[in-house]
Formats: sequence, C-alpha cells, structure tokens
Amino acid sequence: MSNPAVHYDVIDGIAVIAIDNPPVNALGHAVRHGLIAALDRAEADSAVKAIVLGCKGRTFSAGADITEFGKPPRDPGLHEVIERFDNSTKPIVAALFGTTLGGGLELSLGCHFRVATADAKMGLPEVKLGLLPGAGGTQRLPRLIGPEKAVAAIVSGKMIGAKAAHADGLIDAIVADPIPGAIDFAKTMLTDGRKLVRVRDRSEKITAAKADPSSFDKAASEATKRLAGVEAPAACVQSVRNAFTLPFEDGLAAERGMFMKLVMGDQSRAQRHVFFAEREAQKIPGMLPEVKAAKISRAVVIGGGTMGGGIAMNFANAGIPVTIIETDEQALTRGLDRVRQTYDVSVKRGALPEGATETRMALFSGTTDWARIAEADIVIEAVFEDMDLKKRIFEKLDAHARQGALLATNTSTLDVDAIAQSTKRPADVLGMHFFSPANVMKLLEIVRGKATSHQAIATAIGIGKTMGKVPVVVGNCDGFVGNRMLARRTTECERLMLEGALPQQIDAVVTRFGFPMGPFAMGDLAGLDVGWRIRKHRGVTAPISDALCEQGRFGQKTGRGYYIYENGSRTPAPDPEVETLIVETAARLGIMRRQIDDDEILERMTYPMINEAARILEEGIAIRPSDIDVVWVYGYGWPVWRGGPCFHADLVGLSKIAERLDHYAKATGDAGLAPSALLRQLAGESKGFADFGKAAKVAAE
Ligand code: T1G
Ligand code: NAD
Repeated sequence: MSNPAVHYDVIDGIAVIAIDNPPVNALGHAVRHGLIAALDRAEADSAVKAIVLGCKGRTFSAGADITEFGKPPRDPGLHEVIERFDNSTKPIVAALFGTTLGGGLELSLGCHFRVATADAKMGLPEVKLGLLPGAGGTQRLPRLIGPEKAVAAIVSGKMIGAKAAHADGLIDAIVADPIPGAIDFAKTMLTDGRKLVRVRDRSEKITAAKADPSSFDKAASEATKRLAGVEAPAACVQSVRNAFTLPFEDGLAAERGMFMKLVMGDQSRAQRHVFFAEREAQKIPGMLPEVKAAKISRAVVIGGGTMGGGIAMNFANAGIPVTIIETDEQALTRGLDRVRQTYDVSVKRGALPEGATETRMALFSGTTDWARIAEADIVIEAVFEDMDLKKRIFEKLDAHARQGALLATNTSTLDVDAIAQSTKRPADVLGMHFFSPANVMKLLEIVRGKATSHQAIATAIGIGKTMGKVPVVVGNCDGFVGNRMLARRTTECERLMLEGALPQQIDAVVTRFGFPMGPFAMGDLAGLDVGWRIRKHRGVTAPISDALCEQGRFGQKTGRGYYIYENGSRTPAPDPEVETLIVETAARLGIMRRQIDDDEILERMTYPMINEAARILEEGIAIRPSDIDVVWVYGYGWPVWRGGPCFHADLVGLSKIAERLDHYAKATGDAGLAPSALLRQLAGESKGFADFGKAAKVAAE
C-alpha cells in the first residue's frame, strides 16, 4: 500500500527513499511508518545494492513532529526507525539540504554516510524546546565530532554549516544536488568496496575524553553558564557525558529516559508553546490569503539616533539599501558613525566576518534631502518622541513618498491614529515599534491603526521576518501591549520600595524567576530620565524615582541610579544613599515600612501585569493570549521556559491570581489592581487564557 508521505524508487540498483511531508518533512507517524516499509522493500530487493535517504520539498527533515509531543506515542517510534536504518546490511547515504534538524539529523546519523549541499545547515535544537535530542543524537554526534564540539552544539542548539560539518566529520561529502549527489556517492562507495561502519561503532573521537574528561568539562560549563534553573541544558550535558562513559545502548536508554521526563515537564511545554505562538502571531484573522507582503527593495529611515541607526542596520543586514534622513550633516555623520562603530564591535567580537562593516555600510546612504524618499518602498520614522514633530513629518511624507509605500512610526507611546490622520493615506500607516537595541532585539510590535489596511500589515510582517524579527500585531493604545503591561510592574516597584523592599531584593527575586535582569537594573541601563520625562509629560509622579532623577541619578549613563556603578563598570552595586532616600521618602509620606517576603514580591511583579494582559484581550488590543507571551519573551526578557505571562498564569491558576489581586487591591487601595472582568470570568469558570485563546481562534475562523 503506497504511502504518500514516503516515496520509493530504484535508480541503477540504488533504492531512493524520499520523505514527502511538507512544509518541513517532520517525522510524523505516517512518515515513520513509510520509512520502515520502504526500508523493508529495499532490503528484500536483491537488485538493490545501496540506499539513499532523501526528502522532497524545501528541506531535509526538520525533526520529529512537535505537534505529536505530549500525546500518546504511536509506533513505530523514531528511535525504532533509526535502529532499523542503523542495522541495515546495505549501505545508506543520507542526502541533506535546507535545515536538517533534531530527529531529522538523528535519522541521518543512523545512516552510514551523509552528503550535503554547500548551503545546507544542520543541528540539534531540541534544547530550544526544553528537550534534549531524544533519538540517539547525544550518543551518535559525539562519536562523529567529539564530545566537546557535540556538547557545545547540543546545548546551544545552533545550526552548523555544511563546510564546518564536513571539516568536523559530521558529513562525508559536499554535493551540488542532494539525491543525485548521494547516488553518485553510493556508487563510488560500492566500487571502492568501502567498509560499512555504523556511527555507534565509531569510538576514535570519544577515546580521549574517556581518558581525560577535563576539556569536555570545560566545554560543558562554558556552554551552560547563565542557564541556571533551566532543566534541558543540564540533561544535554549529562547525556553527552554518557556517550563516553557508558556503553552505547546504556547511553541511548538514559537519553530516552531523560527525554520522556523533559517532554512531560512544564519547561518544555512552555517552550513548545512559544514555538507555535511565535508562528501563530503572524496569522491575522480576516486577512485574505491573497494579501501578500509587498517586496521591499529600498528603505528610508527618518532620524538616525539610538533607534534610527539600529532600525537601518536591520535593512542593511537583510541586504536592503537604506537611506537615513537627518536634520543636518552633523547629526547624519553622528548617526552613520555610530552604525559603523556597532559593526566594527561585532567584527572584533567575531560575531560578523572580517570586511562585514564595509559590505554593510555600502548599503547605507545619508541625506537631508527629502526628495530621496520617493524611491523608497518603506519609510520608518524614528525622530524625537514629540507628537507635533511626528505629525509634521508624516504630512511631509505624504507629499514625498510614492503611492503604495509603507509609512511606519517607531513611536513607543504616541497615538498612531493621530499620526496617521496627518496624512491622506492612513491605510498605508502603522506603527513598527522596535526595541532597543533595534538591531539586536527580536520583538517587533506592529501597531495597527483604525484605518490601517491588511496590505500594510502583511508588508510589515513580511519585512519584519526578513529582518529576522518576531512580528506581533497589536492594537493602538497607550503603551501598546508590552509597555502598557510594564507600567503596571513599574508602579508596583515604586510601591514595594515605599512599603519595605529594596531594589536589590526585588531584582534578585525577578532574576531568580528567570529574567536576565531585574526592573531596577534595567531602568538604570535604559536611563531613568526617559521614564521621568514621560511622567512629567503626563503629570504623574513616582516619589522615589523622581527624587533620584532630581539628583541627576539617571542610571549607568551618570554612574548612579538605583544602584551605583563604580568607575564606569556596568555591574550594579547597592547604594546606601538610595536606601536612605527610600526610608526618608516613605517616612515623609507616612508609610510604615515592613518586611516583605520574596513570594509577595514575585506576585506583585507578575500578577498586575497578567491582569493588564486580560484587559488588553478584553479590548482586542492583542488578538490572542499567546501573542502577549511572544511580546514578553522576545521584547522584555520573560524566560522562554516559563512560556510568557499568560501561559504562566494558567500554570499558577487564574482563581489564585484573582484572589491575590483582590487582596493587593484592598491592601494598597488601588482599584486598578482588582481583577479585570475577563480574569474574574475565566477564574469563575475554572478556565485559563488558553481556553480564551481557543475560543477566540474558533470565533475568528
Ligand atoms: N514539527 C511540526 N511542525 C513543524 C516543525 C516540526 N518539527 N517544524 C516546523 N513546523 C511547522 C511550523 O509550525 C509552521 O507551521 C510550518 O511548519 C513552517 O515552519 C526526537 C525531539 C525548520 C527552521 O526544533 O526551526 O526532533 O505555522 O514557519 O521559518 O530528538 O520551522 O505554517 O502552520 O518555522 O522556514 C526539532 C523546528 C524537533 C525545528 C523552518 N526540530 N522548526 O523555519 O518555517 S524535536 C526543530 C524550525 C526533535 C528528536 C526531537 C523551523 C525551520 P504553520 P516555519 P521557517
Ligand atoms: P534619539 O534622540 O536618539 O534620536 C532621534 C533622532 O531624530 C535625532 O538624531 C534627531 O536629530 C533626529 N531628528 C529629529 N527631528 C528630525 C527631523 N525633523 N528630521 C530628521 N531627523 C530628525 O531618539 P531615539 O531614542 O532614537 O527615539 C526615536 C523614537 O523611537 C522615539 O519616538 C522613541 O519614543 C522611539 N523609541 C525609543 C526607544 C528607546 O529605547 N530609545 C525604544 C523604542 C522606541
């Protein structure tokens, strides 16, 4: 019975088994079944002298089918399929191309030989899903490239290029065309009578580590630094260590055991949630399939400051020529010099190859001449955060930009509709809210205005992906999604200091939870004057932070903020002067300070934001809860292995969160802390954000 997911053919005595399961040839049940059937056929056919394993479509298999995880396993399992290939008496050559990942690479490691196209990439990224390679990757990869390189590749989950893979012995040859190249390789191998050696039987690369594991230990600790609290990396290290300390079968069984434990755990569930949430975020309900992103061949950025320079780098990094428009030559030079320095630092660090600065700067031009705007397919404005100035800019843009060009503002706080209304083409206007540093941070909040067209949104999502960003479409409101929720945490930070906590205590709780940085250290990094200017503009106060700013304590840039930074260091040190200021301010406001425990701090650093997330969903500012999770994971450092605020809230339970919020609303007298209608409703129905998300999806279909 033919299986559409796996094709079988025989060419010159070589059986060609080709997986055909678009879009990424995931090794779902039908594929596994088809692979076994095809192998049986090849082995039974005496005319078949060797086997080539390949794939149809755009890539060799990108791994196990993640959608099957957490569901009852269906035989044959992937490890069983690989076992069969491993034990074949006929030589098998895997033909790699595109992105060969996870179980896909593991399957190829069960083959006797691997060939790949020059632009092929391969890797074991399971750690990014809170897992470890569970089909032999931690036992076979070290046998090919050595335990040190294997542990670095597996704990980072990074992809390896074909050239490096060939140099390391992961692949046997680079070919022009995967399957024909593999067939030629098989024929040569047969003619040469090359001996079949299973990867499992290779030991030359693990012997040294067996004798002296010190360099492995060094590689492992290097790979796992800054991953405290995350389960998968530690399991990866242990399993690779097993590869040179245990017999193969025992190492394989231990790997399987660790995999089964992780796949059922909250961390992997959270990371798989984020994997699919990131892709779901690009699906806009009601957008017709024929609405496609317009091609962007030329870009203009207005304002070459902190954000403008970084935004322009994203275009150049994607190979798109970009022009920066500034007020005068001096500002222009300043902006372009800063971009050049940023590239030079990346080249010096080895993050970019030699010569990259020149290659990328060649795509840059600068001018004060607005006529250049006519040549752009997209214009992104990043001038000072001033509404009148932005309105003037967009009026002028209307006169200069070609019809159909996408017009975007990088505002972080201003009303996108008001900006759009200053043009005669509000349908082509939206917000593209990048995060600082704009050439690094992955999140892109795409702010749709009332009049913004689906075409404009599709183009913004498209260029966002081309830049390597994670685009999320949000509605237009004060602070959009991320900053609006962050404001709730900032309010609690101020309150907690007055009530008894210190910046270093709060930051310790937040970093222990998994954030790379606490709110106070982050404030000092971004500059306390930014928030101060916004508060003054809005007429709101934050007694302690305002007092610090009045003393010129703007954070790292002035050497003092919530912390002190000795001699230009970037390491925050508690400053007794700040504690004194906090105690005096509380006394002046008649607030009795008390001992506050870490649990309360964590609740107040997360629950008010979760409550705001519910309001954001009520108002339709976010399309689905998982979008909010993507915003926080990619823009605000929410630990990916905790899934994001909404995913985490469902783990804690909305009724507990509602009960605690009621408590804090009473204790602080802040009605804004009381559970929102949606949170109370879901809690009342013993439901979670996930249920709301599902209902929203069904309603949109
Ligand atoms: N399983 C199921 N669906 C997958 C999938 C997978 N492995 N990979 C991608 N998809 C879906 C994705 O959700 C999207 O669906 C569509 O394919 C296109 O993907 C035992 C345990 C390969 C680099 O971690 O990194 O093997 O949104 O939009 O940008 O040890 O997909 O269209 O409905 O991302 O071109 C290990 C995961 C699995 C690789 C292509 N493998 N995939 O990127 O397209 S665990 C991975 C990717 C494993 C074994 C273990 C990327 C890509 P939809 P896309 P892309
Ligand atoms: P910045 O002060 O560093 O840069 C603004 C630049 O705009 C300056 O170089 C200035 O010369 C230029 N400019 C001013 N008027 C101009 C005009 N008429 N024509 C051309 N150029 C002009 O400011 P920034 O931090 O880059 O912020 C820019 C925008 O990005 C603001 O709207 C801000 O809210 C938003 N934003 C900032 C951050 C951040 O962390 N800094 C993050 C997200 C969004």
